[in-house]
Amino acid sequence: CVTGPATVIQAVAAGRRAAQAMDEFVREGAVRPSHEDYTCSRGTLEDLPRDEFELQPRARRAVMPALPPGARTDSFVEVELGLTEVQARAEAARCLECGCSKQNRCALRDTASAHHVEFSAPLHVRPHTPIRRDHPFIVRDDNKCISCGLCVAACAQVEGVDVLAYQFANGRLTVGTRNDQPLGLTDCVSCGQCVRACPCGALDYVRERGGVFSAMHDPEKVVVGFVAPAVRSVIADYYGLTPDAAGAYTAGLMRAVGFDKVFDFAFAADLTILEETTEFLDRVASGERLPQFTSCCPGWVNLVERRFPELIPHLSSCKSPQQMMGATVKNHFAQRTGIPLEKLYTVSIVPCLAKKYEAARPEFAPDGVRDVDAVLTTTEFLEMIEMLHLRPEDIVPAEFDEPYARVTGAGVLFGASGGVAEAALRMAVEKLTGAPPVDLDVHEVRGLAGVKEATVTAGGTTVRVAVISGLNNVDALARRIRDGEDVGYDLIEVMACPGGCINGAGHPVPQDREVRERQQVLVQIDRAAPVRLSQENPDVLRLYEDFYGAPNSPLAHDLLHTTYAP
Ligand code: HC1
Ligand code: SF4
Repeated sequence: CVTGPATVIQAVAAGRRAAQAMDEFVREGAVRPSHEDYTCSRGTLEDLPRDEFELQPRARRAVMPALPPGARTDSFVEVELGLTEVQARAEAARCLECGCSKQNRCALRDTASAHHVEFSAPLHVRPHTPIRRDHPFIVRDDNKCISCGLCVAACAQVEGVDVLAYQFANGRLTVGTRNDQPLGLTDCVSCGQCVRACPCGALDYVRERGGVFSAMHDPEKVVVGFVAPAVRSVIADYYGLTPDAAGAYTAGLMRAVGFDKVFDFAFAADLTILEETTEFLDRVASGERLPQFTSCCPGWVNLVERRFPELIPHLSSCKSPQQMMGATVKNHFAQRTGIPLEKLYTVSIVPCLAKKYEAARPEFAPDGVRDVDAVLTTTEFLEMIEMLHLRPEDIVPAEFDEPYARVTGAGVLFGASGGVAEAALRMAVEKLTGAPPVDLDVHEVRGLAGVKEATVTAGGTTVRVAVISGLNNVDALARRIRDGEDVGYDLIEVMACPGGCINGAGHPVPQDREVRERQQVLVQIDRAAPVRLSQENPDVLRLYEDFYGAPNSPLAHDLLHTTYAP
């Protein structure tokens, strides 16, 4: 079965079941119908003392510098920004009183309002069950679960991982893991699509904003932020920008939030292409370990390790761009600037929840020093902007910093399904023929289809490429390769999220149309880019000259490649 973004939309449409669940709640007496808009048991926002609420923005700014250095928390308002309890309560009253991340974008609240329903005591009617923190960063709160099944559908039908299932416990239907193991011990690949599908915050993820704010307010720390290729497509949509303005505006936002240095890790995507295409052409020459799978999507790497360990030799040994960027900053940048490692704090801004998992892997923390100290989703980054009350007129578009300021169109394309393959083909053709392709666009691998393919012949060599997004679409192919069948491909790009990172679970939830627009933003940035070939990125070439030597050199292998654990 081939799934794509349409399946996600269909799954979301199945949220009508949430409305049915709401009707059941009404019958149970858990909620009572009202002809007014939804209110929580603490009353409406209007019931709160006005001056307490009005104080909040100023209070936020005032308390930030008082945060103790090194303070970390994943809780929302109180500890993170040092708000008083009264202010925190005022904040919580804006939503379902859950204090969850959905806040004013809560589908459950919208459904409740549409049905003229008012919770009388939403969190106290049913026996309280403890919040489950049995995964490194996914948190499950059954008390909020409305048994809509969207998470189960996302895990089974979009990702094919299928570790979630309905359970009947304590007299009510809820969601658990299929074998009742802790989520972190199942085959969960940490893609986060279940969290994205959840309409009411019963599934949520650990925020790392608190640690980032703390580092920013520690005068000893140099906080370096780097942003993933796909994020600019959401920023463009969110702020109504043209594609050509999205990069500079993103850099301006990062500076306004408080990063000391801002980099674009489309730069590291270019670096990945030099490493990965060199590795690929070596395999083509030797005929070994083909087809080569891309390894930049951590959800896909997790799936290989858990379900298809026999395919590990087929994975590229390249770290993902996120980890290449972190390793380059913690080694080359630290050396060049003389900043001691204990003072250098690196933060990535990404569309993806699995990137949190990836950054925390012990193999990416040599001598206990993480290459990437904290990972913010696009949503978390937007939340930080909101918390700081940064208005569009406060933002001054900016350049990304040296020495990694320049990125290519090929690197930006990474953010949509097919982008890694397209960038790699642009370099492979040049290496095989001595000249880059006349037409750089590889239209066959673009778009949101779950499975795409292209064949390119250059210098007497034919390269057959498959591009797959949505892990459910890779299952059959992976089984065939595992069983020794020649599937006819040399290079296979796999991205866990349907359509690629533009549709990652760490972005605000898009409509189908928005996913297409995000893809077009990246295509237009590539089309207008002064440099469209990763192998021509002048800053990447200088980095090799000054530091790494050459693609796949011993130092590059040490810092930019990895191994996988079956
Ligand atoms: Fe992606 Fe990648 S493209 S995996 O989708 O290779 O998350 O944007 O950051 O690392 O560059 C995500 C995006 C991202 C990596 C790059
Ligand atoms: Fe399934 Fe992905 Fe959720 Fe894990 S994170 S339970 S793999 S949907």
